[in-house]
Amino acid sequence: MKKCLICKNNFEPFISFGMMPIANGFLPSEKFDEEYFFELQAGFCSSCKTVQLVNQPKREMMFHDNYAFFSSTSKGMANHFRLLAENTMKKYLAQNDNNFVVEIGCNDGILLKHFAKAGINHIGVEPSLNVALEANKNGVNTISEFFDENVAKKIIDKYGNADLILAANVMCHIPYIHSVMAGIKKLLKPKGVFIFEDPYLGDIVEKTSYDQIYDEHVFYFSITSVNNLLKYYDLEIIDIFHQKVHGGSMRYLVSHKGKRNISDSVIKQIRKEEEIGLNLLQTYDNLRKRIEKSRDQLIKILKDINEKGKRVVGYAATSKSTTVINYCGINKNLLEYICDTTPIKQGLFTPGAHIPVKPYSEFLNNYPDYALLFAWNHFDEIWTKEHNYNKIGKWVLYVPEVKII
Ligand code: DWN
Ligand code: SAH
Repeated sequence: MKKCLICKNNFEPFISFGMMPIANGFLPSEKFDEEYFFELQAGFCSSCKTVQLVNQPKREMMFHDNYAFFSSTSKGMANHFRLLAENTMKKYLAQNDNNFVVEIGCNDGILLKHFAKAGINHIGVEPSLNVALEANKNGVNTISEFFDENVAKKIIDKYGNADLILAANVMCHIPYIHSVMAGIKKLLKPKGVFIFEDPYLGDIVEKTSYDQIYDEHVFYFSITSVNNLLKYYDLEIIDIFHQKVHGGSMRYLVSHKGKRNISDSVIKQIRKEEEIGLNLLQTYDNLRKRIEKSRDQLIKILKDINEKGKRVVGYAATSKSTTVINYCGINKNLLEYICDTTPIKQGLFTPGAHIPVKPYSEFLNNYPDYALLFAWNHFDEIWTKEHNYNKIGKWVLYVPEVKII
């Protein structure tokens, strides 16, 4: 029995992935003995309909001055956030110099740099110092702290209230969500808009994308569960926009209650969530069965390739890959190495299974027979980039189903 982080009612896990390391905890061989593990389990709260982790490591173990994920490693995401900046500037900021924009979890400034370039007053709250410093290089002002109610108060005292609060792929990372929401409630101007997006539960269920489940992702939101959270703060969803990024995400536009019109699409999607069973425990029992099947199929394919004496390497050492590798039992015999474009991951080993992470050039200079695509969410970008490899090699995919193409 665990207490729901949103409504405090009891809930049970529907799946355990076993003992898991820190998803972005890439490490040198000297540190293998000290590696930290916790039991990765997800559960569904039948009261407020929120899917969430049961246990989560301390935040400082995940977000620190050597955080391995830099948002700008994907061109597709850079484009996605440029469009978001352009649209919101036009739609939600007044044509004067008094605007103030706050971003929670700005990482390397991939989104906020567009506001900075336009000369708009802004601040990014980013606890992982190394990525926050990268944001500074991109012209973005940052505070390197974990956003919560206290940080919100400090921002109000120093800069005033915000016209626009942004949060991409970060609300789902924060277990002390009530403190964060209390901060947002205070920080947002009466007519202000809070825009956030996160991987969407409907997509995770539909695509069996269980690799979205790892330490950093404590919540797997639906419109219904977000609505239940916002009710505590007299905030409401005024519009939603489904996004293709990160395997299917939902963008939520939120305002103080009664301040703006609510789009029909919100009501429609809430009904759709009921129809597809997102509010039923049975859905998650079924999801667990599909996850187990996916695991068995993936390991079988890798073993078959191995028996034929063919080479297979991993493509992109994503956070998500940590769940897949450790849950499926993928080891160095089955996967030669993983190539990745992020310099600070290269030369290290993957969390848990300790598979070497090598520079992208390793892949380019000696194509394998098969590449296991851990960054399946960037499929279009990678497929286009790898047109030469596509003529010779094959891809192993596991979302939405295990297959070779
Ligand atoms: O929620 C989160 C999302 C936004 O980003 C964070 N908790 C952590 C992170 O998740 P991820 O690591 O699964 O993100 P990506 O964007 O799926 O993967 C990024 C990794 O993939 C980087 O290490 C770079 C690598 N990559 C690559 O090697 N070649 C990415 C692309 C597009 C490539 O072509
Ligand atoms: N917004 C970026 C980064 C997402 S990764 C994008 O969409 O690509 C999640 C980020 O949230 C990390 O950079 C992490 O350091 C940050 N983070 C985690 N907890 C936070 C908190 N309480 N307040 C602000 N940022 C936080």
